[in-house]
Amino acid sequence: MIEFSRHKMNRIIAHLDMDAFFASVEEVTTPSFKGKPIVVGSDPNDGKGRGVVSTANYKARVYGIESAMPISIAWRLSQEAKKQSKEEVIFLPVDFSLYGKVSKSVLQTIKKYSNNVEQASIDEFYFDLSFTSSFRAVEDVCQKIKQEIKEKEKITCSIGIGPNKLVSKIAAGIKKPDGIFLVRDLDVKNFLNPLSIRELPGIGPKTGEFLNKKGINKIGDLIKFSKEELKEVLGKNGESIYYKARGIDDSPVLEYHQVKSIGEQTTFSKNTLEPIFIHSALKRLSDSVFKSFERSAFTTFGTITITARFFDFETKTSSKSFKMAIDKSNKKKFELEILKLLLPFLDKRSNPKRKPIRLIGVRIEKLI
Ligand code: TTP
Ligand code: MG
Repeated sequence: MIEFSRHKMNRIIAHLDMDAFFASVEEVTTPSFKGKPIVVGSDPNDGKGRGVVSTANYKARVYGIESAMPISIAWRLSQEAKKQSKEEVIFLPVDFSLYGKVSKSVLQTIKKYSNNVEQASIDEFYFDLSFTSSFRAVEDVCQKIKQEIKEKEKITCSIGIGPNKLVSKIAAGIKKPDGIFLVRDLDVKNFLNPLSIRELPGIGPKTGEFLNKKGINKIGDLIKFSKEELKEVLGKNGESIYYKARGIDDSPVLEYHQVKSIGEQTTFSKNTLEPIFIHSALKRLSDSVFKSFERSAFTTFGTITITARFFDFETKTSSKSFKMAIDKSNKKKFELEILKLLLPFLDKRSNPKRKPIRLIGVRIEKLI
């Protein structure tokens, strides 16, 4: 059938994203949670908790709860629902090792169907299906993968298919949950143009708002500008956004770059600028990060980054890169560098208004 034929020269890339991942895994692991609204994240502590929501399942999303929302607001929304005799939300802590196991198992399933699979995050995978002969065959393979994951893990996922990683990732969000969405080469423009510019990776809240103020809301508005014009308004990001807006993306599916960094962060129960308290919290985080590094297959890292979020949510980071990468025998150096990165946040160098800190984080990058 002509309708399903395709140019073999073009790539076919799929993007698979698990639905409400952490919450779905919790639902399967504890049968009594099945069908209930679930939020995975920090301890809500009767509404006084200070962390954020990692994810909410679709039942809890109906209450307006979403990823990255303060857990205290999620708690309030749950209490409001309860008052209206709706089901109360079950709040659960994050259990990375549990989700990691499921993630690994999903990766194995996908690998049965494609010999080039890239894990992009704990619940996202790109895989190459360019070997297929027709769009019908592509959809068949994706249906099989979805079916096998459903049988094995008892949870659903959504798959987007397109001529490159960029388009497939955006497509995966279109029919969520439990959907498949295919964008053919010739349809890329019609697919992208009506979408919000925020759908493009690289356009975050700030750039989004900046462009909205200029009347640029849809991807279709963005493609009216030349490369030079975009570079002028967006700086060095402009060129990549010029291509993304046209659905152009040549980046390869790379099997091995799962972990780019190892990091942890903690929200304090009280905003503080108490040096001993902050340093000991940072010491605990750095011990834990270094332990993960020791257990990992990496031998060195080249960059350390510290994040501090102040009481008003202003967030600053400070990084140091090393010519001589740090290895597993170098914990003392790591600790010293962390201390050096921390100190400016405690005085006027990086904290001129002496704002109390609510969150601190440590991350190591350039892992080899
Ligand atoms: P997502 O795929 O963004 O979200 P999701 O799988 O929960 O829901 P969806 O059906 O919309 O895909 O993220 C995957 C997991 O990563 C998510 O289950 C929890 C975690 N996560 C956080 O911890 N913080 C966040 O801000 C986000 C967005 C996700
Ligand atoms: Mg997901």
